[in-house]
Amino acid sequence: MAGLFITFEGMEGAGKTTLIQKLAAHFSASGRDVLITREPGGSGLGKKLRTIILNAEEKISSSAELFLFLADRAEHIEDVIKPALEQGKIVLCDRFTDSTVAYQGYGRGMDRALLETLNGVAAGGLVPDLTVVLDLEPEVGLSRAKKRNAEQNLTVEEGRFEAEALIFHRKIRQGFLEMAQSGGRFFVVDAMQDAEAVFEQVKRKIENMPETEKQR
Ligand code: T5A
Repeated sequence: MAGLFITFEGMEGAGKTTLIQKLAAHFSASGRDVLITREPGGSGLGKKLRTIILNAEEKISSSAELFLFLADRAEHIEDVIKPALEQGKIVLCDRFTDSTVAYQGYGRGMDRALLETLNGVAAGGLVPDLTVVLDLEPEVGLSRAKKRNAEQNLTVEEGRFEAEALIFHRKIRQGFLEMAQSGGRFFVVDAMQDAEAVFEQVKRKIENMPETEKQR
């Protein structure tokens, strides 16, 4: 069976993890082989890189941060995503190349054309079949994430980007929406809706994707 590569993008606390879990349960129940993965941290090397990247106490330059994300991606593609797609799995990936353009490009102000080029190298030219952008007010996402972190006693390692000023998060949101205007693989969903409504909308979108897009 052909693999399907779906990425999930959006602000902190937009509900990506929640949505991915619901989709995985649904498609597994209907007999598809599903892999849940994420960036940063989807491979063995990536897990180590994740603790370095997200550690808010470790000050790193924007360029160093970028190359850590790209190293994470290159390993993730080779070690996890490509093999899963070759096995015909549905790969549900929490963040991918568009996060680099949104956070390092729109957020940190790095050159976006350069980021696209570097993304192409790190991803080995692999482009998602579908990219779901969960859109919501940054204030709402940040307060959801903060509440979740408190409930789950998450450590400061989770905090580098959540600690950024609101203006940073507004730029990120604008970045995702501008990228999505190109249409194509992008599907923007109002993430202010309840989690069930978001799930139903995305599930329908995936089920209605043309068979040709499901072939790899
Ligand atoms: N980054 C990443 C870059 O800068 N460049 C890159 O190239 C890449 C790949 C990763 C950080 O790295 C940056 C971006 C990020 O800042 P992370 O720890 O992986 O950080 O965290 P995020 O991807 O930001 O995801 P979060 O875990 O913060 O949020 P989610 O997964 O979007 O949200 P989720 O599902 O955990 O939900 C948050 C809370 O809200 C509730 C949930 O129950 C949970 O408590 N919730 C809802 N509540 C109301 N209505 C809904 N519809 C809800 N959906 C979920």
